[in-house]
Amino acid sequence: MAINYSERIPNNVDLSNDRALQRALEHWQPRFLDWWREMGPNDFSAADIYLRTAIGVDAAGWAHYGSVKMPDYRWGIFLADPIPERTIAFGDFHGQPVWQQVPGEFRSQFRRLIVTQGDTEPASVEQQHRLGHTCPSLYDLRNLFQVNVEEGRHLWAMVYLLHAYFGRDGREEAEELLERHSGNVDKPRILSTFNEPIDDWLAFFMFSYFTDRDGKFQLKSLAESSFDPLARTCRFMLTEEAHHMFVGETGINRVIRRTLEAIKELGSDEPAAVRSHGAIDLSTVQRYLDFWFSSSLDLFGAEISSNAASSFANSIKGRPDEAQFEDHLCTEARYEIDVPDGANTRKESVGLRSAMNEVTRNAYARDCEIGVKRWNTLIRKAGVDFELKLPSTRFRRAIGAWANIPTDLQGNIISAEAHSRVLSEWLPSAADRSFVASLMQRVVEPGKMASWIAPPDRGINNLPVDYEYVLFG
Ligand code: BYC
Ligand code: FE
Ligand code: FE
Repeated sequence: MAINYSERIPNNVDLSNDRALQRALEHWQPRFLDWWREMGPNDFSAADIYLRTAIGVDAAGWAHYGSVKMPDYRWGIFLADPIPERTIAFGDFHGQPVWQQVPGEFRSQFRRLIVTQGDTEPASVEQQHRLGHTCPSLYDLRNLFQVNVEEGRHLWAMVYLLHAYFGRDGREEAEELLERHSGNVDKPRILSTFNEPIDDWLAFFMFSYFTDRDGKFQLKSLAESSFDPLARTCRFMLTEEAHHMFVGETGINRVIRRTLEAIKELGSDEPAAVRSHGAIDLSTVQRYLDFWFSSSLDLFGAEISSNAASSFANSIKGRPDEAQFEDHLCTEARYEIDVPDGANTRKESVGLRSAMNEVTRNAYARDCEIGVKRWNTLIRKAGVDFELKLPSTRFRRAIGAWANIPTDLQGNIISAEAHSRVLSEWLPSAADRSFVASLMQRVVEPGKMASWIAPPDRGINNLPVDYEYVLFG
């Protein structure tokens, strides 16, 4: 169904034919806008930004580009088209027709997943809300705002489901999504990564590469859901997610390219020399990577999880790309998990359904490798002797079997004392952060880039890199 932009809330769910739902969402809308003005990129409300807006939900050319003031962005409710005769792809209900309503016995499980997903979206906008002041270019500023408005729309996606399918408690959850705030001591966001500050653009690019990629895998798992409106919402969200990961991957790529240029100009790869040249040394890039990758791994939940088993059993949440697997029931299959055992590691065999978080985490880690390989190719081609590496999935975990187990970057268990001594070498130190902060000088002349980042290969939507993507009001 085509997107209707003539209504107060743009949508392709025929909202005007459900007056009660429409009224409830129109009641939530001004609260969302208040939240956006308070917690979003509020100092840029008057700026005209070259943004992409969805005009259709099919893969081919769904976007319209044009100048928009962010508070006027047309946030709305867009579901991917239904797949005719779609059947349930996994779990105990495998092969049956998908559900258009939430079965009563699974209501609280669905609600919890939708609330957790919904909570991350505004959290990320809150985490990034000061970055606009230190943008390295107008191109990057525009990308930040594009990501922000789309995360705002992802919140709308989950709020629609809560309002449409969960009655009064759904509406209450929708209110609470605007009341918890990233990093707030009393009412924090639900998942830990979304309470971490993002104070500089290197952290932003790492977050977009590593944490938005968790979004990709979680959304793929939910896109398999037997609850069809959830599946269709997530399928459309995934099309927007691709750009967020692009921002992360190319952002880190450009940081590295600039560093390699600096090394060439200097004839030295000494971190101190690179820094005094206004670029970010590769060891600092590695420490930021260690931080954001390890934090994002926790977002998959515990290795052995009865929640995950029951979500799979009840056909609520599948595996990413469920169709690639042969066994969609997983009642007999086992999975081996490495667990700590004193100073050693031991294999524990668990039912595959209980290991679904780990299955998805492993797929995620493999996907993360792809960008790391590309960055290393750049470094190798420049003749620089440095290799970026993902730390072990056991490193610095706060959730699951490896939570609070001191390990080195390779995942070997080490003493707590050795761990606290060397951890600062593996994670960004206060000095690293303040150095990176010192580079964060606002650059807003069209086409110009900050000292620490190379220009992108191309602009947005075939426009030149020096296009004026943001016009300050
Ligand atoms: N921090 O049984 P377990 C995105 C809790 S990102 C704090 O393993 P389960 C985006 C857990 O809640 C994608 N707590 O849990 C990216 C549970 O608590 P209770 C977001 C955590 O249910 C960038 C307990 O630990 N989407 O979209 O199997 C920008 C036991 O855990 C954490 C989703 O997450 C943590 N990291 O798995 C913008 C999808 N991890 O019940 C957006 C929806 C676990 O004992 N959520 N806990 O009090 C889910 O599928 C699941 O809730 C989880 C957890 C995968 C998160
Ligand atoms: Fe999102
Ligand atoms: Fe995202």
